[in-house]
Amino acid sequence: MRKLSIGIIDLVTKAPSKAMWGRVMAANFASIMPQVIATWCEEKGHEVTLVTYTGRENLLEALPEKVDFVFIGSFTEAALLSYALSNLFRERGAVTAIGGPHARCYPQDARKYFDYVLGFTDKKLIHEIIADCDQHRPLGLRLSAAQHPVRLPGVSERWKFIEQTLRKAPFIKIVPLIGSLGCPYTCDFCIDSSVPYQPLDTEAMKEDLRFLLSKFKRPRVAWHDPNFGVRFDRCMDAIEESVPPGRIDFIAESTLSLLSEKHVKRLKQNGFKALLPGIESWFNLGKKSRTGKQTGIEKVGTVSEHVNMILKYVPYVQTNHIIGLDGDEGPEPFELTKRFLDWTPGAFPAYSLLSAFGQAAPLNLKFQQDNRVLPFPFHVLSNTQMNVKPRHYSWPEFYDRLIDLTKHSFSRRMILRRFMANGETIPKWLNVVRAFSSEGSGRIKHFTEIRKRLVTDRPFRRFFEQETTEIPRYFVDNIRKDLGEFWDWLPNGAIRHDPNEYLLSEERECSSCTIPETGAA
Ligand code: B12
Ligand code: SF4
Repeated sequence: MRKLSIGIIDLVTKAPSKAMWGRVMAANFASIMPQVIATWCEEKGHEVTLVTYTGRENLLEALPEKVDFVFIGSFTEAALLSYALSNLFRERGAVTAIGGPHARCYPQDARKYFDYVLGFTDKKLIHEIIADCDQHRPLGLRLSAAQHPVRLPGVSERWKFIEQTLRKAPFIKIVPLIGSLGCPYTCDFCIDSSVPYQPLDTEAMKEDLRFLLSKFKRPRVAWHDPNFGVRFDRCMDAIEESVPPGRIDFIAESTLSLLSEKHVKRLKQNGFKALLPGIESWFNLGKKSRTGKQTGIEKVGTVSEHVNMILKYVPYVQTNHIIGLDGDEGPEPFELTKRFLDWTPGAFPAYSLLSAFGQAAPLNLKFQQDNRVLPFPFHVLSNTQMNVKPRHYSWPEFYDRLIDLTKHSFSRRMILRRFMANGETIPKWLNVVRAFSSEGSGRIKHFTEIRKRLVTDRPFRRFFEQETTEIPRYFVDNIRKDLGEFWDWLPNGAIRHDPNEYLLSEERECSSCTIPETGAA
């Protein structure tokens, strides 16, 4: 096989940026898969350059001038940047492939701009496509392995790529690890609701942890498992067998149902410093939060007690809430969240507005059938832009309640209470910084601007009301400003997408029953 020059770009951010938060933290949000793919490509003797794009790098200088194949890992919010980059590198003669959340959620759209669009990705698939390394245009090949890989290269194999990424994190350095893929739960809004739970080998986990101890005095590890600790004892045993107590600080996303007091005590003993449980809703998903059939204020009480218990052992707790689910109606869901914060001042609330990311979740099909998904440009689709028309709120009412809740959450009083409730220095100050940054003050400003435009900007409101699909000037101007030099590389029409593509592709598949998920679609 010809030796290829392969570039791999991990888009940790969606546009060039000089922001201080990004400078300090962005590299810590790097994904594991780009490092994995880099390792698999090197195994085949290719020359690999991996760039974790934090918004500051000059991508043209960072990759070799003559690059044969470019992989881009992208979230949907970075999709437009990825499309521009693909265009740019194709122009220079490269073949391009996209993988990661955007490719899994919007494969039909991504095919227009990439030669390969990858879903589940394993070593065999990567080796096949770099052997093929051919242009597939105008529509790229949509390929997927049958399932997630059963084994990933360990930290020692990925070390070269981890190390170069961590060099970009000046103070706090966090190494991403993963102990399982998929999830046994079935929350219908989630990308993993239909992906079978698949634990990875604990021997490999132990090796990774031991390796890190040989590299850092006190490593910090973020578990990227969608739901950490499903096989709780197995994970804890592995940590206890490889890490002397307190030598590694861990961060993990886990469900409340796994966080009993007994488990939390063990997590504390094993160095878990931050937990991010999902609460999601006061009216649904009781199984996930161990609140059974409880709803409303009753659930708030139970969850608050539970989170306060966790805070006795673990200094940093971020509670994840979804705003705008169909079960929510009137002022109650918002008021209940405020009550929860009052009763649980030590927790940092992270709000995600309900976003139906293409074909991520079964629930999205229902939203598309009901024609409730709006074609917001990908660039604004993260957790701060709801792209589903709320079932029980008008847009102005929704934003009024959202602004009120956000103001309450990041009011000086609440920031002070949170500060006083946290025992340790880093969590105390991290909460203050987050409250004054884009997550707190930044969001209040953004939501207030949207609310204002809903009454002052007629074309903007018509878009929200689905009277037009014309992207409002406000978004176009902001995206152009954000993308800077990359705007000129954005392919024609890339700013628009069909929000019902998932439904259409399901219907097509049903009528012909011949379009395979694996192979050329
Ligand atoms: C861990 C995690 C994080 C971590 C780590 C992020 C990271 N850079 O990887 C943190 C907390 C930092 C994070 C932040 C955010 N996240 Co997040 N996160 C997750 C989570 C829980 C697990 C993802 C994971 O690592 N899985 C394990 C890997 C191995 O599996 P996988 O992602 O499915 O990858 C497979 C394929 O996609 C492919 N693949 C993956 N990457 C690549 C790359 C290439 C080049 C190729 C070829 C293939 C490939 O191979 C894998 C094996 O089959 C998912 C939810 C979930 N349940 O999956 C959300 C999720 C990915 N996050 C999401 C979002 C929206 C965000 C934020 C934008 C939220 C925000 N505004 O803060 C930020 C963006 C951060 C950024 N740009 O880096 C969405 C993405 C939706 C979308 N289409 O964009 C998800 C799906 C949750 C959701 N809302 O449904 N997240
Ligand atoms: S528990 Fe978390 S990862 Fe699992 S399906 Fe529900 S939201 Fe997704």
